[in-house]
Amino acid sequence: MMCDECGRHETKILSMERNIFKKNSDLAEQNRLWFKAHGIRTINMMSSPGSGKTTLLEKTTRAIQPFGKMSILVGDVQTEIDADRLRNAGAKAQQINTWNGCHLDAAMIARQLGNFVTGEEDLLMIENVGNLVCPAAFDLGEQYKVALLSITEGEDKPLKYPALFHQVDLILITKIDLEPFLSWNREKALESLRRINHKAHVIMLSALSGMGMEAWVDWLKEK
Ligand SMILES: Nc1nc2c(ncn2[C@@H]2O[C@H](COP(=O)(O)OP(=O)(O)OP(=O)(O)O)[C@@H](O)[C@H]2O)c(=O)[nH]1
Ligand SMILES: [Mg+2]
Repeated sequence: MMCDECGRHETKILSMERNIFKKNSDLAEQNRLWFKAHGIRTINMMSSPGSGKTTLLEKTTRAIQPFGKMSILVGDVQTEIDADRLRNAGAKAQQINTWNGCHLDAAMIARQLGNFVTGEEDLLMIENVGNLVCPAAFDLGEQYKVALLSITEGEDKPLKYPALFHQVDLILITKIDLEPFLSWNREKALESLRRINHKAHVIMLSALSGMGMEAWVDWLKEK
């Protein structure tokens, strides 16, 4: 039986959580309106750490240049490493450090609107903090969500982290160049993905070899 004290404590935590999510979704809606008013397509890229988000964005920078103006917001707990990499690749990129935070939130994005994100962009890419749990719970006001799943992570990740994989519009299976060297099972991975999300488009690619990059850029151009 729960004591009155514990019950009150739990109710207070639940109500604080509800407030945090409500505040975030209100701000995300404002961000979405801002993007719409400025004609900017916005994509939230989510995955576990090291699945290849920044590498893909480095390659995307060059590929997308002839078709429109792109800016990138990149989230990490600490360091400017990813933003530096992206700037070296020719992108307009801004780092957001979350310190101990495990995800970006709508307020962090809102602070960039009218500042780093000028409103002249055609496309805003947001690289979320590498994490398969927290980013799934925080709407940023984006139009599309993309998940990356690298083949080095194993086929079971969509089953273990369904909330993230369930809500995305596109799933990129990355590092496909490593397929000959791993015991990764393509059919099993696709089956895991389909059980969690049968609607999302799936593209297999390698940012290193270039395989599948055309399909990814075509998807971006379509959006
Ligand atoms: N073989 C291979 N390696 C890749 C590919 N894409 C990325 N990598 C390597 O994977 C490692 C991590 O790549 P990042 O692009 O930094 O991954 P990330 O998702 O941005 O990582 P975090 O920002 O820390 O979450 C690097 O050593 C990359 O060179 C790929 O297509 N093939
Ligand atoms: Mg990165």
